[in-house]
This record gives sequence, structure tokens and C-alpha cells, in this order.
Amino acid sequence: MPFGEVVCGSPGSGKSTYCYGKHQLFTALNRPISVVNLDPANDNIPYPCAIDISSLIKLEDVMNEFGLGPNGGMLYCMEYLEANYDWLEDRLKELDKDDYILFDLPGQVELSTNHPSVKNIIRKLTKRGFRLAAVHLCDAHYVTDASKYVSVLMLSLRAMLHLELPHINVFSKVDLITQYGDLDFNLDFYTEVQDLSYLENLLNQQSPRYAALNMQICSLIEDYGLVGFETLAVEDKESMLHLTRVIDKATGCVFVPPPTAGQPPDTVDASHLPATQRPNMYSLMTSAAGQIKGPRSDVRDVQERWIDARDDYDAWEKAQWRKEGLKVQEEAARQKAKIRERTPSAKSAEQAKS
Ligand SMILES: Nc1nc2c(ncn2[C@@H]2O[C@H](COP(=O)(O)OP(=O)(O)O)[C@@H](O)[C@H]2O)c(=O)[nH]1
Ligand SMILES: [Mg+2]
Repeated sequence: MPFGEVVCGSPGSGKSTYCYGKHQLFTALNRPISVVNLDPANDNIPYPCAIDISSLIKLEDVMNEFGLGPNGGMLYCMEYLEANYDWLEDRLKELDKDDYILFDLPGQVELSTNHPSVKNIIRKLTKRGFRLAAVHLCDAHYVTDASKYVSVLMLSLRAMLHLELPHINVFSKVDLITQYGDLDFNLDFYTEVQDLSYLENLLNQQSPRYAALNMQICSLIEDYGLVGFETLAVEDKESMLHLTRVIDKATGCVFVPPPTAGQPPDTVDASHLPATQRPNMYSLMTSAAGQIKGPRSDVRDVQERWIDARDDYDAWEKAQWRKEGLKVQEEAARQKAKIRERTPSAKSAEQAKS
């Protein structure tokens, strides 16, 4: 049963960068992963691409042939992919059966809010046995302005209702958030989406004419309690790990390393026992159903890292990297010295000969 993610969100929200980051993270964790590019407008794909829609159809060709603009051309490409779903299925069959699959979608908002093609493709994949989560990336700068925040709430809700998948909304590029000025509330106010009535004053100032309507929208979103957000800074390993745990939990994915991976760290070696007596070293059920803990699992920790004490953390991380770099250099020098000791020098080899 293949697990994976449908990565969606507005253009520039960081979808391809996230796919690349996840590919790097999973490769480092020895988790097999493949990325499928379904965005024909992705010119410079940063990740190793297992399947690329441009080998089926090219946006440029569609625009030239039918006289369409980039947006119309993109919708045509997705309709074409839906009509040629077999092409996608055949390519997916060629991938390793253990691969975790990421689908990098185009940024056109209508594809994840009202256009049927992506939804139909997802439906077919789900029927085939895929266990997918929708990961909806929204640029974190939306939280710096109350009316932009209301629009991102509506967009996220709409995508959730349209795609009908386990859904994780994510404020991406949270490391850049301080560049857009001070926040009116703490970050958890924006991620937890509770008590939206506090936005009333701000909305009154920004768009007094529609303040009441805006508040009605807020109360509707709050009443359903469906929308919430995770945060992401793609270069922060802890942030990526936390998001991975959240997504794994949403899909019910428990990664069990292959037998060749050996013993996990800090576990008792029970390989001599029969299978029925061996402890569950990977804590399958606890990792799937337990609480999500660890750095960045609390949004207050994210606030501290990227907003309140960013400079201190940056300096601390730099110092850690320097220390790690020194250790690596020392280890390399030690290995070199060992090799030199073991290999007899040319002179002593000659002496030995004579
Ligand atoms: N600082 C920062 N920049 C990011 C992050 N994620 C993406 N970006 C940048 O945002 C820009 C758009 O990203 P891209 O992945 O092409 O967006 P896409 O159109 O949604 O695929 C690129 O310049 C990325 O380097 C992040 O977490 N932090
Ligand atoms: Mg992209």
C-alpha cells in the first residue's frame, strides 16, 4: 500500500522546495522516496524527478497549439493528464513498491479548490490503494495582515472540502516571518484558529465596509473547527521532522526499515529470540497513535525559534555547525594518519626489499 502526499498551494508557496527538502530528509533517514512532478510550469526542478508530466505534455506546446494563456494551458494539461491517467499509473507501477510518493502539483488555486481534474486523479489513485495526505502550503506572510489571513483561511477550508483527503495546512517559510513586520498576535493564535473574534478591530481598520461580513466568515470557520495550521521552515531539520510525524499520523503511515537496516539505536538486541518473543522495537502502534512530541511540535517553540529569539538561535546553530565541522575535520585527519601509519613508506618498502 503506497503512502504519499499531494503537495498543493499557491504559486511560490514553496511546494517544489518542500519536495526537495523532503527528498533529502528521507534519503538521510534511509526512507525510500520518489517525487512526481505534475506541474508542467516547473522549469528548474530542484529534486531528482522520478516521473515528470512534461514527458507526457508540455505547457508551451499547449499554449502554442491552442492559443491559450499560461493559466488556461495549465488547466488543459491537467485535463489531459486526467484523460491519460493510464500513463501516470504505468509510470507509478515502475517505481519501487516501498517508495513514499510526493506529488508536486501546479500552483493554480482552482485546481485544489474547484477544478475537477486533480480531484479525479486523486480519486483514482486512492482507489488503486494509495494512502495520500494533502499538504497545503500557504506562505507565512499571510499572517501579517488580518484580511489576508481571512482569505487564507477560506482558501484552506475550500481546498480541504474539495480534495477530500486527510489534510494538513502549513504556513511555509516561517523563517522569513519577521521580515514582514511585527505580528499582531502570537503565532499560535494564527495556527490554532480559535477566538477569531480578536481580529474584529483589525478588520474594522483595514476594511470597515465589510468588517461585519468578514466577522461572519470568521465565525463560520471557527464553528466548524476544521482549519488549523502547522509551520514549516524547510531548512530546519526539526521543522521537517515534526511535519513528517504529523503527516505520517494523518495517513497512518508507520515506516518499518528493511531487515538489512539492522538494529535501531538504543534498543535491546533480541535477534536470538523467536519472532513471537521479540519486543516491538519500532513501537509501531505508539508511533502511529501516540502524541507527537519533539522540537517544533509546540508552536510556541516555533515562535521562539523564528520570532522572539531568532538571532540567539541562529548564533547557537552556527556555533554547533562549526563544532560539527571541526569534529569531521579532526576525524578525517585521524583516519588519514591511521592509513599513513599502516602503509609502509616507499623508503621502508625499499629497505625491506634489499
Ligand atoms: N526562506 C525560505 N524560503 C523558502 C522556503 N520554502 C521555499 N522558499 C523559497 O520560495 C521560493 C518559491 O519556492 P518554490 O518551491 O519554487 O515554490 P512553488 O512555486 O510553490 O513550487 C524559492 O525561492 C524558494 O527558495 C522556506 O522554508 N524558507
Ligand atoms: Mg514548483
